[in-house]
Amino acid sequence: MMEKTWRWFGRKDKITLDMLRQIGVEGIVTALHDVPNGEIWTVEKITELRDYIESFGLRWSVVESLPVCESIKYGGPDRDGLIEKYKVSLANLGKCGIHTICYNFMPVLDWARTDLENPNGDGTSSLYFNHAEFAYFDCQILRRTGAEADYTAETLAKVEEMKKVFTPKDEHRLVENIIVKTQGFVNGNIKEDDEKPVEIFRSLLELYKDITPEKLRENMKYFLEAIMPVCDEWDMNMCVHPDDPPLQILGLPRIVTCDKDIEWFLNAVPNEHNGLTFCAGSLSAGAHNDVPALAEKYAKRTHFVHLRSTNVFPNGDFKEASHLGGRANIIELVRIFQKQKPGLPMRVDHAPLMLGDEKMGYNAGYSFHGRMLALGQVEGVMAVVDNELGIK
Ligand code: DNO
Repeated sequence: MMEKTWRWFGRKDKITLDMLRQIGVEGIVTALHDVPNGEIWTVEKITELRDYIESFGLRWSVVESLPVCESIKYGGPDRDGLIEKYKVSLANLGKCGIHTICYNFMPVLDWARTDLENPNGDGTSSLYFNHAEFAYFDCQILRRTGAEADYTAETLAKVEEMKKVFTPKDEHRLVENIIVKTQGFVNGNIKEDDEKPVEIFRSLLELYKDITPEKLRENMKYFLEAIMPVCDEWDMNMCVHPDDPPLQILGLPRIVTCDKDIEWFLNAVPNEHNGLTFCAGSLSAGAHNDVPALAEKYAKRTHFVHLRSTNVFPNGDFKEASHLGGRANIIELVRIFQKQKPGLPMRVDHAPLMLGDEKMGYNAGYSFHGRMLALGQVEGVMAVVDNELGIK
């Protein structure tokens, strides 16, 4: 089977390792969340967390994420120093026996949703991306220069309607959802207690005003080439997470969104340690992506898999789907990965809030009951696929 892993946010996570071993989790996906971005992950700190995980009979399978600082992305004056530190952290992880590293190269915003509790009609709720609300945030709250040019007349008409009814509370909710609640816990740029998130966000966008997609690609290549010798020495599998959603947003360059993008960064640094986190959910949120076709094409360079799915609507909205539904086609994906690269670590992702999850204050997308149900569903799929393939 693929390795059943679970994203765990460290000792502060309300979902404990004891709970996880009881539901069949094998590997843990986590990070040193208390180390500020850009600082070295020491052998002591890594060993301490690894040993704690192992004391539950589990293993630390994947790092998600070893964050790449903004300055490495936009090519700031301190980037070489930061890359050196990144290399030390990588070598330290390798020395401690942890070899798979998920990271992203998304400028400013790690992932974006407008609604964290969109009702499903059966008492559960899921994450939702409302394109018009996102446009409202961009044009009315952020007031980004030239933002209107990025939206259709139809979307802008919806923004006009919203302007008539939106209260400060609605605006606050959008800010919270788009740049606060979805960011802090993934070591993003904005933390829950930041007082002026919109202003911080504006100054971050400013850093990218001259960064074209070509420039960002150049910077990604520079970063990857610099770290490959350490990856070769310690057998470190770097796997970039696709942009979520895989679309151009807020005037930022986004370079991991589609087949051509993936092909570009894999070929730019043709080393098997330069690989992909196949996030089926993120890729599925772009109507341009045929997710099973991408899996077929890139399985060999995939080191880690996020299994989730979305439904995309004609107006550009999308919503997280059941792990057995939506446009990602998880059944087919498991078949492809098991045939081409058996035993890859996979985790379920972004499951609904259900059966009291909503009262627990979990990180957005990371419910307990919802993810447990999803893991059960995916485990069933994996068992059937292994049976089909004659894997014992
Ligand atoms: C959100 C996650 C992302 C992901 C990072 C990887 O739920 O998929 O935050 O962990 O982008 O660097």
